[in-house]
Amino acid sequence: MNVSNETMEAPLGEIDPEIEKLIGDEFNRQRTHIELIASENFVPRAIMEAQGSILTNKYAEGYPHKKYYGGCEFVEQIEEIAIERAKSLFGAEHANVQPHAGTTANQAVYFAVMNPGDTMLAMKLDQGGHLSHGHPLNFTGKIYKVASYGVDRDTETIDYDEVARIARESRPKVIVAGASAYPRTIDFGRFRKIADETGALLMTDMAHIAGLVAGGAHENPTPHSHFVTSTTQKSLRGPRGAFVLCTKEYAADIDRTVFPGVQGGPLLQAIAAKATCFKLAGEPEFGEYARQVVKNAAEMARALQGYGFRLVSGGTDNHLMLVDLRPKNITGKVAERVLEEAGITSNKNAIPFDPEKPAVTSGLRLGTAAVTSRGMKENEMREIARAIDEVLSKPADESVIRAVRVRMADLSSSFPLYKSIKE
Ligand code: DSN
Repeated sequence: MNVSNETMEAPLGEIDPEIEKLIGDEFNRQRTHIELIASENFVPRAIMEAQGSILTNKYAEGYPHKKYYGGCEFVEQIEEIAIERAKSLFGAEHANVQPHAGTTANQAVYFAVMNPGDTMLAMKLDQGGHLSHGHPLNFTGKIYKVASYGVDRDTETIDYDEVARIARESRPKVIVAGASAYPRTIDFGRFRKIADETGALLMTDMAHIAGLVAGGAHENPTPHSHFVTSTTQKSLRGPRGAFVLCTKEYAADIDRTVFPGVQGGPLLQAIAAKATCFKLAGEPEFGEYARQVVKNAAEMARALQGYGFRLVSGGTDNHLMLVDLRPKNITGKVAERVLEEAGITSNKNAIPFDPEKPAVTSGLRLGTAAVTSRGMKENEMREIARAIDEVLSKPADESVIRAVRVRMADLSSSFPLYKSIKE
């Protein structure tokens, strides 16, 4: 089928107004809501430009200078720049920037060093871990034996002696450090010691905290880990995508398991956007951003505690907090819904030892990476915490929800998002 010139040149609104309208609606939602989903962020316009570029037209299976397609001279340079920037940003010996997603990055590491039936040790999903850390319905839970560690019932923090005991007992090939819902710093040195003592390799999944690491607001796991995996879209404020860092020793294994192991052609538009993301994350301004993310989380945590909310582990050291809603007699499911109606976006989340089902939960996960990208600081965190308290104290009161929604839209409009982009 020939594609006419008109089709090739026409804007989205002419070709597909239905989709264009929905993108506009979503843009409006992002502009007017307070975004507290801990894994989300707003990327700089430059990153969207790279990701929405003509690079989407190119195939480049293989690695720079060993590509299986012609015409790769420019995209190879882009990939090399992304690799070098990732290595220098995190102090890694090797980087693979091709993984499409965090789960794929993790898969590449597992496939590089484990055989089916081998044992891995990772954090329980319902206590902070991620699906790709051994959930029974994930490929990890189907292919590997999974041993897991959680948090201590009293402190709600990782009990490293307990991790060491489980590692001695289960003898895993890989120990996974890193979490999706853990509000405290992680002691990577301690994890490495446990791995060395039990003959395991350490993989750190730093997806949530990668931006804090890049900005110097969290210890860097790279010197302690055999492998580090991460997405780029969370606190690192880059495109949707992922990467793997490792020591030289494992470089060829990782490159082989990413391609052709678990992926075909890389997404060059995403790789270009990752390169720009790594460049920005290496600048001093990004360090200020990362420190403000942490300060904002601490302030929001303090304010919520002042309103009688209980925070898992008593607070936060990073960009996120887990709110135990039981003292307010409301479930995570209801809290997420009413806050959304009031213009605050968050997600329900299991708290450790949660009596509620995963689809209901007793907790709410809140993060400050996105609001900090909009320029909000401690004052705004206090204002948002007050709004959360008002809504969750009277979740059935439509007038409270309406009033908070107006306030949150006003607050959002004081911190405009993408002023240069028209709807
Ligand atoms: N689903 C992501 C999160 O929200 O934490 C992790 O991949």
